[in-house]
Amino acid sequence: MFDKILIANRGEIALRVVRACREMGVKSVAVHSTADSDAMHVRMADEAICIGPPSSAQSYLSFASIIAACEITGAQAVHPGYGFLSENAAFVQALEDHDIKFIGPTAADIWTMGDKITAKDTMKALGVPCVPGSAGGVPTLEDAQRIGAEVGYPVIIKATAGGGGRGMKVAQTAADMEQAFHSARAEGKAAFGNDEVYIEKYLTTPRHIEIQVFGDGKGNAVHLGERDCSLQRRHQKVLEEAPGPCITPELRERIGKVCSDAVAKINYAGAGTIEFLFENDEFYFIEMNTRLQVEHPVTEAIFGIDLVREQLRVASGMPLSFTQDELVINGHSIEVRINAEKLPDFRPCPGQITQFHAPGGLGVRMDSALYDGYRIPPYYDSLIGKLIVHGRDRPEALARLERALGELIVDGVDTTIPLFHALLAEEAVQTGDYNIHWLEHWLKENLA
Ligand code: MV4
Repeated sequence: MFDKILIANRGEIALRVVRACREMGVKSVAVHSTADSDAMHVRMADEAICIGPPSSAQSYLSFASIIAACEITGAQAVHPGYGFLSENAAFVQALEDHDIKFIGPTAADIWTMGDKITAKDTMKALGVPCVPGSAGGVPTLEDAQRIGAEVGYPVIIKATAGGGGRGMKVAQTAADMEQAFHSARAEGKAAFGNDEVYIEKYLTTPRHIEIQVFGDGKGNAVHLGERDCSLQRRHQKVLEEAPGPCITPELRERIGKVCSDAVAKINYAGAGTIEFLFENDEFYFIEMNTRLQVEHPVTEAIFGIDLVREQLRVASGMPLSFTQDELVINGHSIEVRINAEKLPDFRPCPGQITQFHAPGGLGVRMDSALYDGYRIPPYYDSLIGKLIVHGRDRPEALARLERALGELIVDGVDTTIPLFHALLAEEAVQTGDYNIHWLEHWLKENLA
């Protein structure tokens, strides 16, 4: 195991990694921008080092600053958290060039999954079910029109460098294709410097189901079931739960085995998430995320395992601490994302926290880097905490979530807490009967 690692992130996830390190006897180094000198992750880590000015580009995204911080502190490995450099293949390569271990998959695997056409080709070849569509890239409008006719409208045109909803256009009919094709290409070019696109059948009312996988980098892998993340606004998840309300044990075992077999075959190392659209009891692969995700705690809750601990074990060459057979689901877990945002338009709301009180009690976990008097800087993501509850079943988890939200106090800034009280009163949330469009429709009717 490592003696000391550096955490190339901030906020609740940096704190989350510090906690795992402390329990494992691994020393932790926090890095921070000048805007984050008073941040909780800086206080909680064993050491802290300033890596630059507030702008992420010059601090949390700076290869040179982070590598220098490793050299100065003697950190042997880097945990990237999520966001920032967590899926940057060039960063992983740069660390390797400096003999620093990246706590995550190889640069090659990150690159493969970062290019969505390559990711889909790879997954398809590994036996993972994909959305019907083009075989690889679609270079011309004529190709797009031919594929549209073959696949049948509606179709969706996606930038290969996209993901998370950027560079996507729906063509409802053949008449929409020209406009949709050119605008998807233009968006891909503008946002990512890559205008290559591919085409898929557009699924109209799917759920977003993602499978958590874990590989040891030596050909062994497990799956840890699914999370349902269908409640999203503008491609930002709002509430996540595990297990999925409409996933049976048979469906879980079938898709889970497909996923663990796939990542085992590529000697995948560390945590990964394979994203699917789920419609009419069928799974359709869309993307793979090669990082630990924001919503990983719901999986931790139902399996009773520490995913960050496993990341450190695998990165240091140790085996996973459990086998597939030992992974048994216990109960139900729900996470809500607490953002410093003002409703109804979700405008970021940085500022000083005048009072913070985290809820507690049985089955309640609050992952947050807030404290009384903390000033939320305006430079970064508006996520300020995650409230995760665990119950013996879904109704118990829902009741516990309502109870815990009632105890949570975040004063001084506007937050998304009132949204969750309102959502929990909804029949569709109580029954789990929602799809990827439900929340946007609800917001239009209830918040506008
Ligand atoms: C789709 C789709 C329907 N059909 N692909 C959005 C983000 C990116 N990860 C993939 N996305 C979608 N891909 C096909 N073939 C609908 C979406 C989509 C979506 C997916 C998951 C969660 C929320 C979403 C909201 C709008 C659209």
